[in-house]
Amino acid sequence: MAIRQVALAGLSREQLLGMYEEMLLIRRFEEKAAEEYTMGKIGGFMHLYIGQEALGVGAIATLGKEDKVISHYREHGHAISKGIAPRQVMAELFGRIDGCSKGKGGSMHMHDENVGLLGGYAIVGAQIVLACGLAFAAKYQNQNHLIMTFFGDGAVDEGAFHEGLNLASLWKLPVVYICENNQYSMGMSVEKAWSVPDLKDRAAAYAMPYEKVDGMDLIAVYEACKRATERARSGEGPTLLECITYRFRGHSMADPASYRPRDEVDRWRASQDPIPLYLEKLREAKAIKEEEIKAIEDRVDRVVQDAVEFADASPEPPLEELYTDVMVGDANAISWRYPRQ
Ligand SMILES: Cc1ncc(C[n+]2csc(CCOP(=O)(O)OP(=O)(O)O)c2C)c(N)n1
Repeated sequence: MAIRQVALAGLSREQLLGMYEEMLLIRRFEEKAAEEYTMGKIGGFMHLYIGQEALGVGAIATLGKEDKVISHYREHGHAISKGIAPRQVMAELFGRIDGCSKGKGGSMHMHDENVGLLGGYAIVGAQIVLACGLAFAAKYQNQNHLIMTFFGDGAVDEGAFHEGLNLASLWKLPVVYICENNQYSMGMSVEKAWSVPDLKDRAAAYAMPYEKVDGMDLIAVYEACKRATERARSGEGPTLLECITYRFRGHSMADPASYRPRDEVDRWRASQDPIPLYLEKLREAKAIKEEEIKAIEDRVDRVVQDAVEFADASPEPPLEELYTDVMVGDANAISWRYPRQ
């Protein structure tokens, strides 16, 4: 097959293939994490991003290193896309000291300010107002970065959403708001939860530009995010993007997802999986060779295997770590309740 130097969305072939590799890496990484969870290597809650990969990858590809991402608890994909090494993400899931949050955050609290991933947040919608504060600081201090924040359809009904959008719009803050509308918040469908079925009406209430995007289409996500980041960079303020997507697994590892009709899940998996859809696009554009696909798969498998081996070999955090990175006025004040051993 003759390979064309196509430029989908103005991206080079190298960038296009890089995004394919990143989506596949996130998919395989999480499939492996699910296995390790089932074997008891990972504790606590774990929410998988499987099905939503085009979103994190397409959106974060529009950011520079200096830009910040702040996310929800379904953030393994965002962490990898923003540049945290898969080894460190896996070690964090394993609760080990070499994890990006020293093993103390786990699945829901990935963090590395060196790459600009300012956390996953378990409180639904909390990151929306934090993004607003970060964007205010960026503007006030004349820093040249923007903030991108991800949240689910469930977060739209939180007070934080309204407070955040109001201030960001009023002060024209450099934020990109990305609603990952996977159509369910835990077991609650958007139809049952949203009194206003169209999210654009809520954006209009805060005079905010809005776009609805096919969240399973990597290129569509990339292009919409490009427009939104350009607006933010040029001082025109925030944008709300609603990306329609679907999570292929339950809400968390503990959820059998019996509230969703089987045929609905099957339909999305069979016809809307963002990874084969994107690969098809690359093939149609003659942008990828068959041997490149195989090489990417092999590379991804090696990275995931390495991540597990690295996490397995990393020690658990020592007991003293319980007292570091914790916001307490006086560590001694709590030590009577939790005596050091
Ligand atoms: C303020 C708050 N209320 C309730 C919860 C419990 N809770 C955890 S996840 C979740 C559903 C959120 O759904 P959505 O925002 O659509 O994200 P998704 O899980 O679908 O990606 C709820 C209600 C919480 N963590 N925080």
